[in-house]
Amino acid sequence: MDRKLKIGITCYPTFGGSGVVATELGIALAESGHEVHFITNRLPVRLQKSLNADVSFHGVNVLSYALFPHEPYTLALASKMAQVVDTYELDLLHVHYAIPHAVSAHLAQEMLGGRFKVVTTLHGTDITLVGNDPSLHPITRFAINNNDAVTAVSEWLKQETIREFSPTIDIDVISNSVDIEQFSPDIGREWAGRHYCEAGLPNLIHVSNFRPVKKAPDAVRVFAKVLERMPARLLMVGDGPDLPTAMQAAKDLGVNDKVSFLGNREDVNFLMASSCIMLMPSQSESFGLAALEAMACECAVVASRTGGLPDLVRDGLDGFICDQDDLDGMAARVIELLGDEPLLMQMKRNARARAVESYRVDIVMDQYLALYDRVLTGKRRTAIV
Ligand code: GMT
Repeated sequence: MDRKLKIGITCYPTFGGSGVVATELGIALAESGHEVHFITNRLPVRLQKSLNADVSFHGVNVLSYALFPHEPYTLALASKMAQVVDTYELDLLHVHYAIPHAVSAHLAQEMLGGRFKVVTTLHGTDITLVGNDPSLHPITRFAINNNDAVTAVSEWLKQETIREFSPTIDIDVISNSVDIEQFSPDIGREWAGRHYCEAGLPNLIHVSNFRPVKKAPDAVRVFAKVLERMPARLLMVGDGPDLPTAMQAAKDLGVNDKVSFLGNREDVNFLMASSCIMLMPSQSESFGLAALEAMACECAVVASRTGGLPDLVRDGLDGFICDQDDLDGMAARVIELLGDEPLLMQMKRNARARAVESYRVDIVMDQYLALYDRVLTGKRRTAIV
């Protein structure tokens, strides 16, 4: 792409993976000379230090009114999108997570007579849990079919989307990316918070938003089985509905003093860099961004065989993929790794190399730029049925 683009980005600005990916893509686009406008309900977590002339933030204000049972976020977002596109003459909106962003973007496009393009990136539960709910299925399918391009973060998610929605648009697969400088084994070396690493004790780590789909309490259960055989520590990073259950599990299993529940952390990269194995016992995971970030920090990954995880984590190379809910199997793999230093070191190195060679932000950004170019030159890809 040789001309400077003006791009609007909408995402959920929280600790979730889709917001992280959207933010890092936006920052990278601005660093390579494009103008980026974030249109979100609040400032994305990782954007706070990166606002400048090329990266701006437009907050969405939603009206509360006694008559409304729910705040009209979808409509307020569409209005704000139209306003920002019109004022700054944006070329396209790239929205992350279909509900309701793809719908709002389509509305804004209609409001402005189609004078900009819309790209939607599907991330996971927008297809597998939320978008396919009967109350939202028709509007999700409508939005997918009426955007100018739709991407999925893994081949698995593309196939799920086809199975669930039979879309008329061809879906591109563009994977998630990781900032390999921020997520690097070197970053932890000078870190003041190294007190989480007890001398001589290996750290295991679990990072998630503690929704039931992440099975965070199972990470504690796997860890308790590991402790029966060898000493270690577990860092539990994040917050969400399953946090109390995970804490209770640690207490019930008598491993409380070896587990640190750290809440949502902005220094998650430091925590990963001070760990050697990431536990991801998820029930469903379209991609597994936290696993990729851990790999970039030289962590081996022990994860369940679900969604896009087996494509990201090569079983036996970057870690181990175990059957879902096979907590004994996961524990056995962790014990194997902790008991075999050369194997663990090799897997840690493989994991970092894979992140660097295949998932760097610049590699993935170039794929999005090629897609933007295709969309802006008017080529829409129709699904072959
Ligand atoms: O779809 C979700 O559950 C939310 C989303 C998020 O914002 O964290 O997670 C999904 O998108 C991430 C970024 O693409 C992926 O790494 C996660 O695997 C995916 N979560 C699920 O599929 C459960």
